[in-house]
Amino acid sequence: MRNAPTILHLDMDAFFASVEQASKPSLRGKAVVVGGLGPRGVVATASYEARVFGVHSAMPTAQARRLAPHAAYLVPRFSVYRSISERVMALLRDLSPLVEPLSLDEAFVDLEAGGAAWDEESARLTGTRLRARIRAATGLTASVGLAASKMLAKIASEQAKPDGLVLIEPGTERALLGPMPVRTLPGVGPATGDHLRRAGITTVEELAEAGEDELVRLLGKAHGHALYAMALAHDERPVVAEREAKSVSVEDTYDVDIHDRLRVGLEVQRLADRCVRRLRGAGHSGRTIVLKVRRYDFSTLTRSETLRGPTDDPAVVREAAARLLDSVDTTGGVRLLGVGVTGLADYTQEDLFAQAAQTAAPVAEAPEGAAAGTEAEVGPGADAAQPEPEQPTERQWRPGQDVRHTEWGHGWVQGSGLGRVTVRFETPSSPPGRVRTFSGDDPSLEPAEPLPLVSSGGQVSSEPASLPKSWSGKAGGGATSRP
Ligand code: DCP
Ligand code: MG
Repeated sequence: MRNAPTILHLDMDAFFASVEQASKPSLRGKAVVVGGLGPRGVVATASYEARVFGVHSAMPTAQARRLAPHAAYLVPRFSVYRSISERVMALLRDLSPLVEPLSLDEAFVDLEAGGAAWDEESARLTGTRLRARIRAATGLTASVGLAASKMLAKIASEQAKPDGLVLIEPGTERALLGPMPVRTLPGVGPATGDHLRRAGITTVEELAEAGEDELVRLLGKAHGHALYAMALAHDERPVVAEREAKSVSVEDTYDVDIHDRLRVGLEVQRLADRCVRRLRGAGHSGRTIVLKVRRYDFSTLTRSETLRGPTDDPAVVREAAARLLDSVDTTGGVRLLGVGVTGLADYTQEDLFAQAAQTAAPVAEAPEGAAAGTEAEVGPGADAAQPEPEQPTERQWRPGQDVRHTEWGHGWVQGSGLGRVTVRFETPSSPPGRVRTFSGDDPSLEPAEPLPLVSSGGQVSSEPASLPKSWSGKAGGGATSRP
């Protein structure tokens, strides 16, 4: 392990919600929840003001509404998040060729590789400047962790949240990790956490004390060994810029075509489990689940779904594969089935996905690359109860959506129902705007493209969306939208 804190972990604060607050001045300082808004919708994220009420990612939106009834509930606008993400990642690449994105709002950077930092002082300075640059370029706040390893850098950025920077001095890692819960370590999800708790191990210190043999006995060779190293703060994982397009997949060809849909489903589940065993065996997790089906006539289809972050949870892979199978017609019979995972990482977010799986709706990012489907199908905004209108004339107004009125200009849908739509007219650079109500089919109102958060000169258009750490918490009196 290097002896300078030159691995940087960056994570944007309440990313989707902060973007919405920056776009919609009336929501700044208010409780904002972004996610699926139908009966089965799941929270993608909540502003820090909404978190005070216990709202968090992957929680069913219905539950969030009970906890924070006055919050603004908005659908995600992925295209905006993606373009901001690209700007942030570009700023990271200015620092080093070794940038490893983990999701839209999160990445590791090896500062030493780029010559941007070599010791504590230069690392801290680089981190501070980076935060300022991100703020200037996007109007948003980001938290930065600096440490001598990926694991500690990520723990540091978590501690820095929101809107802060934490540097872990080399040599202090073990003392810092010791009292932390085992769940702090990467790869320890609820299942492993429970397992360890039953063995009387709840803190990282207790993990280290248990010893490698005991952990291998409890968790198996690969996991036990890896966890013991993490408990000692040993983490040699390098920052990897572009992952080789690696994948893990398994497939079976059948002597006799399978016709029974139930049997096809069971085979897919079995393949998913086998695939995950291989994935875990290789010490990986992956973001994109791929299903391959060769039909009786040799026509071969692949379908894929990209999750928001990497997983190695068999239940998540099984569910994704089953969803993909739903979209394939197998009536003539099937001669080959395969399940694969691509977009490999050595890092998981299994907790998120375990929770998401329990609440039925997938927490998945919009598909990338070869992924099938559209945002509406897989994003947190997916909502079985709000199908696209059958008739193009029946326009649907979704809370948070951008609109333009011929007379009042740019605004966003605050709510709709009973043939009416309420719109708040404001832009990222305007003061909080007024609300007006229209008939849902008013011809002067049209869906519009999102506006940029920062004017092209790179000037922040107004106050930052995020809050000071000391924010005490009261209900946002802003927009409330119900389905
Ligand atoms: N996200 C999602 N579904 C989840 C978790 C997150 O769609 N189950 C989306 C919304 C988040 C973004 O990914 O804004 C980034 O995730 P983070 O875990 O970094 O959460 P936030 O950035 O929202 O908050 P924090 O300040 O804790 O990083
Ligand atoms: Mg974040």
